[in-house]
Amino acid sequence: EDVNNGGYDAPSNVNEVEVINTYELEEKAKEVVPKGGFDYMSGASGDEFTLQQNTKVWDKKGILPRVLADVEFPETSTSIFGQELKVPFVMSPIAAHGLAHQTKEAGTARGIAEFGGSIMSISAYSGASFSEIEEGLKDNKRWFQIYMSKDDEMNKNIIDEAKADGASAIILTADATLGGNRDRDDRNKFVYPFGMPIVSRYLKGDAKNMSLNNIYAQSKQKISTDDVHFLKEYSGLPVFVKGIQTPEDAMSALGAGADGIWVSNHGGRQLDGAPGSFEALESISKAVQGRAPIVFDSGIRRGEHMFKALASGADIVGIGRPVLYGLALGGWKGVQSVFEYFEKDLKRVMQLAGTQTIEDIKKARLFDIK
Ligand code: PYR
Repeated sequence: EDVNNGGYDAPSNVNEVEVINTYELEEKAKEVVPKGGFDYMSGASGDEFTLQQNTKVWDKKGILPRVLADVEFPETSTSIFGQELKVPFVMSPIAAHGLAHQTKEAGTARGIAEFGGSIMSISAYSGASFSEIEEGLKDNKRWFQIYMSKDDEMNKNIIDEAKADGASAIILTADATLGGNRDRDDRNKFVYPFGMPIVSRYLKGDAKNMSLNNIYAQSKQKISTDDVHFLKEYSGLPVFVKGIQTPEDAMSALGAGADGIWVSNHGGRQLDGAPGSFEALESISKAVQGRAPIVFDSGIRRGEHMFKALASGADIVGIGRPVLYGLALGGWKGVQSVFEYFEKDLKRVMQLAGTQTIEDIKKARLFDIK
């Protein structure tokens, strides 16, 4: 039992993880992560319809194998906001990595840093402080995801700290003004076993032994385009609006000055009944028309999924749960294994689809599956 972790017995081993596919990682993580934490990470809202749709809707589009394409050693490099990336995927923001592993976000950060050329999104609901995360992240690129306080002075204070930490973009998660209806957490009476140092300044309590619903209720619930203006003006950094699932909301975010659109349904954890995230992507991309980069997440489990998202208008994709499962199974080395798996899998798909570069994927034509 780890006394620093509120008696919550997260795994602590550090080892490479064999990734046959990321679905199996979930099954294996279930065996080593305490039930409350595993259900929180893997679970979603309501009937978990949207969670399931996120991985099912990939079957609505197919990839055309192209031959005689003169392709060898596909190149996955790309860039966003002037930053060079080795791969077109980044870590999506997720709260409380300490549920998966005792090293918390520092473990995830180190795995990403050792992989190199990607970006760590640091959640405002991180269980580790910025300086603890830095021990793993070591100057690697990072974005900061904010759950806002109702008090803008607190928000300024948090933004100041994120900027001092080196955040190169702010992600406003706009789809989580309260918690989705999560049966698994209710059944387990789930509370976080450790605190959240970044937002503890605006919570009554420090998040330890608090439910997500309690924490969301103390965060800002009334989010509007004014908040996009505020974050952009105060931070001077590019701002993403995350949780976009309709062209209308993409337009409203851009109108408010958003620099990036983050298409996501929060891994199916918020509004159940929402479409599988990939279903929402194409119409959003058509509305955005290249005026701002699009990050896509919710449902990426294979290289084929990355390919389909990039071919449907995403510039970058975010990976989430598979990384946490890698963290649970092998600490930072497990995280690195998951990043390496996705890189290798994407390259294989690129080769078979006859695409040499990420730009080639963006031009690739998918076909409809009825
Ligand atoms: C979630 O549990 O989905 C959060 O974003 C905290």
